Amino acid sequence: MCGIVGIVGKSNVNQALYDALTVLQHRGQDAAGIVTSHDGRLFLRKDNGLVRDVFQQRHMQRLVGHMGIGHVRYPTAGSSTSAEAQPFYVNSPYGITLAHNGNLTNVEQLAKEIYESDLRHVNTSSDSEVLLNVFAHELAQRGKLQPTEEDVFAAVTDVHNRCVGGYAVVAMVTGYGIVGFRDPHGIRPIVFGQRHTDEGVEYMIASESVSLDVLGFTLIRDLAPGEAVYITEDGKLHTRQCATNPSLTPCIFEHVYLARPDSIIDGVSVYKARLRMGEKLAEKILRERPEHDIDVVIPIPDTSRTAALELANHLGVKFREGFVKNRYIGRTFIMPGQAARKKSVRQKLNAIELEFRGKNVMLVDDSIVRGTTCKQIIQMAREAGAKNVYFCSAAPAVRFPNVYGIDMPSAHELIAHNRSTQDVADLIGADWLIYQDLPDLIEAVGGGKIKIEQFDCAVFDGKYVTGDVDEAYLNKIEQARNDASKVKTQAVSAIIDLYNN
Ligand code: PIN
Repeated sequence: MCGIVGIVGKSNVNQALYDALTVLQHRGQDAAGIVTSHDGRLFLRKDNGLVRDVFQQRHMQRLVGHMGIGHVRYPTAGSSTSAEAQPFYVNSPYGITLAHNGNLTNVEQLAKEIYESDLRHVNTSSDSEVLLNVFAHELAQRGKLQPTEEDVFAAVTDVHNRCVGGYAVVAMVTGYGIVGFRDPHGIRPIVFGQRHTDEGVEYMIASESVSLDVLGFTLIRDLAPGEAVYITEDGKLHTRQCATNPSLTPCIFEHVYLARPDSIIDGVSVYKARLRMGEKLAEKILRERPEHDIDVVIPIPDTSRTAALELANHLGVKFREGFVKNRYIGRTFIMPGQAARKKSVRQKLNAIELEFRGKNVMLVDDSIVRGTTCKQIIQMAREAGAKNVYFCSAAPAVRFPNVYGIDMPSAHELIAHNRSTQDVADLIGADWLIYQDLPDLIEAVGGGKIKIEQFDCAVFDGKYVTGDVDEAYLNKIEQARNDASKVKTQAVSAIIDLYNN
């Protein structure tokens, strides 16, 4: 998962892009980049690292111009070199830069076409560079010296016809404008909004509504699946449905853990969805063990707090902060390499003994993925003197890999893959393990004021909404994703080999 932003402003947008990226930092801490456009020239700064480390005063001063795009990267698979930091650039036509959140499932096929038919060169193993080249090729096909919004929308239509997967994109056509678009299933989130200044209206496109809020923009709406928004450099906004069969099946995991709780995705408050997850869990607990002996509900900070609070409320049990988190250590989920992940749990969380000693504690986390972190946390709870340690996951068992842009481990690294709830409870050392049921999660997210019936729930049920993900594809990503080959590359590098043979 990554974070993207694009702004067409009335004065320099460098600071606003920087601020928006810091708000989206939770979506990726691996690399950051900004490109701005001024008088037909592009100014780019990108590197590995957090936003605050990548951009120094001297970089910011160079990033002049009234429009620009930015990106924070979380490596989906493959390498994490700074050469693969985004935005990417192609010189023809017009000079196009692009930032992308998601993953293309037919990237091998596309990379082959780009090379063999479109006569274009892709220099990295990033699917985002492939996507950029497809878009650039399709825009060039219009053969115009000056592209109109019709040309831009036609190019997006062609991108939809060629690309499969989850993608939310911002692309800047130098000297003309910024286009944002979303895949025809609406898997990854993307919104746009506006703010009024003395000089006129400014527009922002971003992964999450929270970046609009923080910068004083008002949300206009989410992009619909398959839809594109094009804002010209002089501030005219156009939207168009560019897909033939769009259907909304957003990624449910955004609500479980990825998105900030103060974001609203497809009309659904992430915070409210998490509250409802807690309520549903309480109902399940009361169904399974009406006579439960839970003394205290303790969240594992931070994401699970919202669900745990409501769970405790509905059980009528005390909610207590039993773990204190060191805020200055990165998120466990983000760290590449198993060894680093293991090491950081102790550094990151510390138990307040008096909340554990002699009690039956119900720990709550947003999800169990590898199970390594929760195993250590359960151990910590025991060492702090808990009598019984129960564990609740606000999400169902994660049993399948994600192929639409979340850096999930491969199937065999998922603790629940091919295992029962009892197996997982034994492995993590919990006296009782409760997973959210999938229909309850769907109801928690899609059953609020805004109804959404279909989600991409592939990590829970193995059903991939794009219909092209088979055993062979999953085996290939398994290969690419195991920790050992993490530093190597993903599917595209196979294609680069193909060129060389
Ligand atoms: C943590 C979010 N969340 C915690 C990510 C760990 C699974 N893990 C997924 C739980 S935070 S594991 O609140 O955003 O910091 O037990 O499967 O290893």
